Amino acid sequence: MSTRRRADRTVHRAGYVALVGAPNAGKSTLLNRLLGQKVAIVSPRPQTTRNRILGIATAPGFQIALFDTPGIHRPRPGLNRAMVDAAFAAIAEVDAVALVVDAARRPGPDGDGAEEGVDRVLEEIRRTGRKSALLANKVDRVARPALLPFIAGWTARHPFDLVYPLSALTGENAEGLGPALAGLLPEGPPIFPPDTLTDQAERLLAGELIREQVFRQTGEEVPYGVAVEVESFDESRRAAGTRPLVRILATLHVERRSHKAILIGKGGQKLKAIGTSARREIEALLGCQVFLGLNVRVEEGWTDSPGALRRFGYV
Ligand SMILES: Nc1nc2c(ncn2[C@@H]2O[C@H](COP(=O)(O)OP(=O)(O)OP(=O)(O)O)[C@@H](O)[C@H]2O)c(=O)[nH]1
Ligand SMILES: [Mg+2]
Repeated sequence: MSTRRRADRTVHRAGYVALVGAPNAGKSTLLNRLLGQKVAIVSPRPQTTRNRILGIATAPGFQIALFDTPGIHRPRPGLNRAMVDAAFAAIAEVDAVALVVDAARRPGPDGDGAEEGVDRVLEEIRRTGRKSALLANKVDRVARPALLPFIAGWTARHPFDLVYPLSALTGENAEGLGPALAGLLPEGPPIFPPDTLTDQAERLLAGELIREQVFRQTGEEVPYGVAVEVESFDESRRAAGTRPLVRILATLHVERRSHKAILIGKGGQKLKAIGTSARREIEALLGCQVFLGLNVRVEEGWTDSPGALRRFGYV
């Protein structure tokens, strides 16, 4: 037997997969789980993710370039429209679409139009002929007997090429997901160098980690009207001998005057707490000490302003 024939048997697969689904289904948690590192921010609130985020999972035998996308909901003009457009645009660019669903959520009207959004995703999968996967997430919150009928309900709606239950949060059944998704991809060599993790620059990721804390630490509609702009990212002391330091200055743009007061809080307490938590996260990302300076600016109605949306990188 020639070595050539033996080599032919080891197939390498590579391609693009889009993680799409309703807001809060766990898409970003799933991306971080697949990569084993945090590249996408996560919060208990819907509509946390605003941009398409690329994360690359590389393992022996496969490389999967994953797009995390904003949750699909009823698009309104402005920021929301840009978010939903970003999710659908990702579908057009991938080999396979992974629909992430919350297995702990009973089907039914949801008020934010996510249900219709998912119908549109399924139509788009059929129209484009993309491979498809149903990722039934949050199984840690589901009683076993309820899982089968839940999955049967979905497979009756669409003949998915792969059906995979897991918990992105606890990691239950998560190890097999990479190889299973890779099975939907074409044979081919890796697309990116094997040590590539994401297309996001550290500077952008730092801004996202600040925004994550705004989502986690402010209520009502405040986080939905906040955009974070990293004004400076000074690495000149990063390679310094004993105490390397990165200095970051960022502006939190709020949509309304009243939101500014809420974000700053009594005696500046709220902004301080956001800054402290975000700094810890950024230090973990950069692996060195970080000085983080935050300030708040009112940018009246920015979520409806095409110029501001462009400036903040949402269109
Ligand atoms: N119990 C449980 N919670 C989960 C699981 N996966 C995600 N979550 C939680 O669900 C919430 C939403 O998670 P995200 O990853 O931000 O969801 P998303 O789909 O990216 O949400 P958007 O970006 O808003 O569309 C967070 O509180 C997560 O901790 C899971 O497997 N089990
Ligand atoms: Mg998300």
